[in-house]
Amino acid sequence: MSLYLGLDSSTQGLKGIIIDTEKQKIVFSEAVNFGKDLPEFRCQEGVLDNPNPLVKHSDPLLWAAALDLLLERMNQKNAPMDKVEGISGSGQQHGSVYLNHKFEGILENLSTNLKLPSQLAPALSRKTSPIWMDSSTSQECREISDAIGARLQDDTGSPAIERFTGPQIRKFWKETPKAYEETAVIHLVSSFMASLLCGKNAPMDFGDGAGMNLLNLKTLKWDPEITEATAPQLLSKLPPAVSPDQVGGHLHRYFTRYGLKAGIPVVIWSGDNPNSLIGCGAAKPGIAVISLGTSDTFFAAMSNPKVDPHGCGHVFGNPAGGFMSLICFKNGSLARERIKDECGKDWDYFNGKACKKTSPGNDGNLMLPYFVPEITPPVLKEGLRCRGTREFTGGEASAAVKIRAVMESQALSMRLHSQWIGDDFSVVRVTGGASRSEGFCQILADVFQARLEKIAIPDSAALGAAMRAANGAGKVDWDKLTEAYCKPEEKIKPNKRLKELYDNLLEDYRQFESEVVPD
Ligand code: XUL
Repeated sequence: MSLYLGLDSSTQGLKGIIIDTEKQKIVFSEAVNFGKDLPEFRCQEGVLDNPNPLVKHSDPLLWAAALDLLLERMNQKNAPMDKVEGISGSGQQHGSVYLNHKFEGILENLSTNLKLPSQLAPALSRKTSPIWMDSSTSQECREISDAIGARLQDDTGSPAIERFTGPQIRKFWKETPKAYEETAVIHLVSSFMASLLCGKNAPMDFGDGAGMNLLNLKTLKWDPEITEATAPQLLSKLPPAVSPDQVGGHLHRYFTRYGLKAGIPVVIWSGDNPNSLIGCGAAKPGIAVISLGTSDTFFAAMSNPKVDPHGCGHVFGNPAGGFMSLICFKNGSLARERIKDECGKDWDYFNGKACKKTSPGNDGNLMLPYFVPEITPPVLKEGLRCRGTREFTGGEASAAVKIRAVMESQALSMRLHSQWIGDDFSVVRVTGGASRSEGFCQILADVFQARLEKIAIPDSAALGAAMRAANGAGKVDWDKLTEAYCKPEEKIKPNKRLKELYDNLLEDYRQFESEVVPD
């Protein structure tokens, strides 16, 4: 039997999937929800309360507790833990964990009599972890940009971005220099989780490392000038950046308490979007993916790094080789849910009836639904802006019109902000919770004028991680894995007659957005 475990430590929970590469099946899956299952960490929706809406931190011990809980549940439910031959994982991107010199010793000597959080607590040099939702580092972004200039975007794939780890590290150093000095190693969520499994500091995937504003995509190494301009001696606090197909270590004996075999290979973890690229079967250029999760993301494999002239898009590494483009929209599901609630409707209405009661183009009614500070386009002051008919802008529009407006505007924003990639995607794969929305999927197909394909597994990041474990530890071929796990189960054709309507609406949307968010 060839069983591989993929874990996905996302913003709101931890998921696990075991695949059997001989039977070509998913044999087990389980999930832990941070808010529901571990309320003692006070991270409802994965985030600690903070009076400043720009600050978004989480508790790294919560992620460790979730690992204990998930593996315990899997074992109790008789998942074939003892047959697992390799593990890999996926972590929410950009989030960082700050550890002191005790970390490595604690990991090496993890005791099976205690759970992970109490053993790890003394190793934290910073109690909380800034995550990708944080937008509090505009000042640090300016400072890093001033020090490095245009080379920052050309070489790291992104201009200085608030949620990226480099500006976050700089803020930590400026605010608490002593705690920074006591920090021996700074991990991403991905390499932190991999370190727990390995019982030692695990290296970092350079593809996920590209989300830090610190890695030079031309050398695939930390850039010494940029790291030093970010914070003193930062280079010495970063784990090595390596290729994601490498085995980063072997499973620590601690995890035998959950039925796993000590010593099985742990393949380097990567970010959730790179893992999703694999799990959606889009590792080769030509297919774009729209992932509709807490944030919405648009991404695609690219052979050579190419940067977004508007500075909203990013370049990360593709775990199957080469690079990937990525654009992140923070007000994804969150905005859809807010509009649904404001309209007093349920998801059935939102996903189905609302579109049937309205028509494509929606009389030109458009919406910029920034309920939290937005990433693409960058908007620090939240707020809902509407444009269109008097009833709509005056807030008296029917629920169906508002619902179509949020979905059409989000789809147009994705089309507008993905134009820099330059590829004409005729196939778009859609994943994540909202991919179940019939109405939204048809709107996406029509706005992009592309065939939309849904893949069977909504947990594409966990699946991608399991596939990466099979490839890295078991040498199972990518094509074989993609063929077995990523077949689209449903195809939605675009309505070709709507091409002109959406081409025109895109221009209206571009105009509206540029009035609200000047360049
Ligand atoms: C990508 C990004 C988000 C996180 C959330 O740049 O910030 O998609 O990875 O999971």
